[in-house]
Formats: sequence, C-alpha cells, structure tokens
Amino acid sequence: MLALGGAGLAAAPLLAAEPGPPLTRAFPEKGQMLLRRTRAPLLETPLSVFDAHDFTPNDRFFVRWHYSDIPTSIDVESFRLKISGAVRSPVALSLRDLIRMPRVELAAVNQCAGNSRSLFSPRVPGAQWTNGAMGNALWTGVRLRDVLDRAGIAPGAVAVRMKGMDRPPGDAPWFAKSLAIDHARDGEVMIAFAMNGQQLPMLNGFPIRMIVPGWFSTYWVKALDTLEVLTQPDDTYWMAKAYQIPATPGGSVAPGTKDFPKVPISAMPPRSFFTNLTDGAVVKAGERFVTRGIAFGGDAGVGAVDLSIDGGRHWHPAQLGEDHGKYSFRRWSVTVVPPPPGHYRLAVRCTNAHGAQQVATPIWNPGGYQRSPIETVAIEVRA
Ligand SMILES: Nc1nc2c(c(=O)[nH]1)N[C@H]1C(S)=C(S)[C@@H](COP(=O)(O)O)O[C@H]1N2
Ligand SMILES: [Mo]
Repeated sequence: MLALGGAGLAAAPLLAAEPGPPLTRAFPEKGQMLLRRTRAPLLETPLSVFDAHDFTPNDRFFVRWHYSDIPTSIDVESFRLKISGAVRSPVALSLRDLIRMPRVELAAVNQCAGNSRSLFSPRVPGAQWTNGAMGNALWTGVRLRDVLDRAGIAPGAVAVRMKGMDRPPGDAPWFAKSLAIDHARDGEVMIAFAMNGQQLPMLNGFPIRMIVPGWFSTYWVKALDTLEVLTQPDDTYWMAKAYQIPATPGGSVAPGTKDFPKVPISAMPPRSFFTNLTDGAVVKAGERFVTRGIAFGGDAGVGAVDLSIDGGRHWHPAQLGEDHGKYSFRRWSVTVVPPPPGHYRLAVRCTNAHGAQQVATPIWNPGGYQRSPIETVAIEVRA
C-alpha cells in the first residue's frame, strides 16, 4: 500500500480548511499570524508555513512574551551586555564588541514549553497554542562560553542567570532564566544577533537573544542585556516556581494531580507533524499522493521518521529531506498508494538519534508542558 518515491509524481490531496483563531497582520516585522493575545503578544505560526519552509521565515516566526512592557526600540550605540557576579572582572560588551568575536552559526528549533497546550485533555490554563508555538531558524552569533571568558569565571561558579529587557509590572520578578555553568560553557549555547541571515525582529529579541539548542525556549532569553554568574543555584521565580514539570519519565502525572515532585523543564523530546494534511482530508482512490511534514529530534538529531496508515499498527520508513544539523527541523515525505475507499487514520512518529521515540499516549501535567505524542490525521479515500 505504501511506496517510497519522488515527490513530483503525486497528485495533491484536497486539504481540509485550517480551523483556528483570528489572523492578524498588525504586528511590526510580522506577516500573517494567528493571534492568541495582543498584550503581551502571543502570535502563532500557521501550519502552512511549516509546509513551505525548512527555516521558518522571520516574519512568520511565533512570538511569546510574558510581560506587556517589552522593548520597542533599542539604541544600538549605547546598548551593552553586562556580565557580572562571580567573574574576575565585570565587563559590558557593545554590539560592536560582540560582532567582532568568533562567530558561530547553528540551525535550531525554538519551541515553547507550552506548544500544543490547547490539545491537553483535560484542558489546562495558559496560552492555548495549537502546534505553531515553534519555529526553526539558522542562528548566527557568538558562543556564550566565549562571552563569559571575556569576564573570566571566578571559582565557585555554579550557574549563569540570563535576564532580558522586558519590564515586569509592579513587584513581579524580571524575566530571567539560568543554566548550569557546564551547560552554559558547552560551546553550543550561544548568543544570537541574527536569525536566517537578518537581524532579529524586535518581537523575537532584538538586538540579541539566547539560543539553547535542544532545550525548550523558556531558556532562550530575548532582548538579553545581563549575564550574572551565580555561586548558588538560582532560586528566583522563573527558575524555582515557573516552568516546572513532574519529576516523572516524560513529565506526566494522572490528570488532576496537584502535588508531585517537580523539576525545571529542560530538553525537548522528539516530535513530528503532518504539514500538508489535516483531519478530514479527502484523497481519491487509485491516485497516489505525497504526504509530508517536519520532524525534529529534540536534544538529538532525527534518527528516523515512520508513517502508518492504519492508525499506528504498522509503520513504514519515510524519506528524509536535507539535514541542516541535529537541532533543526528535518523534512519527511512518503508517497502513499491509497487503500480501498473508506476512512483511515495516518500517523507519524519520530525516533531521535539517541533512540527516544514518540508514543501514542499523550502526557498530562497542570502546566500543559512538553506535549509530544504521535500525531495523526483522519483521511477519507473516495472512489
Ligand atoms: N526576555 C524574554 N525572553 C523570553 C521570554 C520572555 O517573556 N521575555 N519568553 C520565553 C519563552 S517562554 C518563549 S516560548 C520564547 C519565545 O521566543 P520567540 O518569541 O522568539 O518565538 O522566548 C523566551 N524568551
Ligand atoms: Mo514559552
């Protein structure tokens, strides 16, 4: 029933309409986006964008801010990134200082910890994202390690706290996240000043932001202006209270559970999506069609993507597209010879290079974090 083959051979299946919230074009440097909230902005990328691009265009890249007082202009001459705390000598680096340092470039998926939260059952509070609170970009910048070395790490350092320029209301804590010192110095964690070859859109953290490859984007602090080297673990709100998941395999507890041991959310599990089919799609019997989508391995590369046309009983390998690096989206496709007329459920599953594999059963936790089950689409084959 399934055949691997060149994409050119196939007839396009009929697409069911994309349901969803209002579309907006009202945000600076952004094209058409799904509007989840105006202040602070929550803008979601429509599914069709992922079908068209391996690298999510900057003007279609999702946006998430916690506080409404976000930077709307930056004086690039006076801007400084301050490095303080347990360092040999505190420094303040200009943008010119940063762009003169050795450069690195990395393709990496930026995914909100709450991506797909609206699909949690039972429902949970928080931004009601579908699957578009993620994006893939080619990030250009400098290694966090190199930046820290400009100040020199002092003995006793255990963590690095990263703070953005968005201002909290009243007495609320500044948005700041921390990484363990070894993670911060692993040579992969970077500070980006460009995204897909362009300066960062204001809404995505201009002039510089953190890139923490393989980890959920809560750590990818935008509009970064302060690094503070800590000699104690960070016990401030955004580390110790927010973004906690159950300390269980997969971050799951029985729906409704409130008291359980928690850990800060960290690395992403693998995911895969259909991008050219949605529930209700109709295909013609006898006419082969290509189904395709994107996958990513989380904190490891994509090992394999498999497709099922019987709801997950049997699996067939998908053809993988260009490899942009282990933290990137990877395109997949399968040419399908439709089975006899009837209703079918297609399913797609990613296995990462470390052997982590998506499963059918969805997880649950009260924060609505880390959703990553096998995705399915219901299709009809018509005579
Ligand atoms: N300064 C700052 N950085 C931040 C946030 C924020 O509220 N303030 N939100 C984080 C979260 S939770 C997400 S999902 C990502 C979103 O990145 P994006 O808006 O570029 O897509 O930014 C992260 N960095
Ligand atoms: Mo997020």
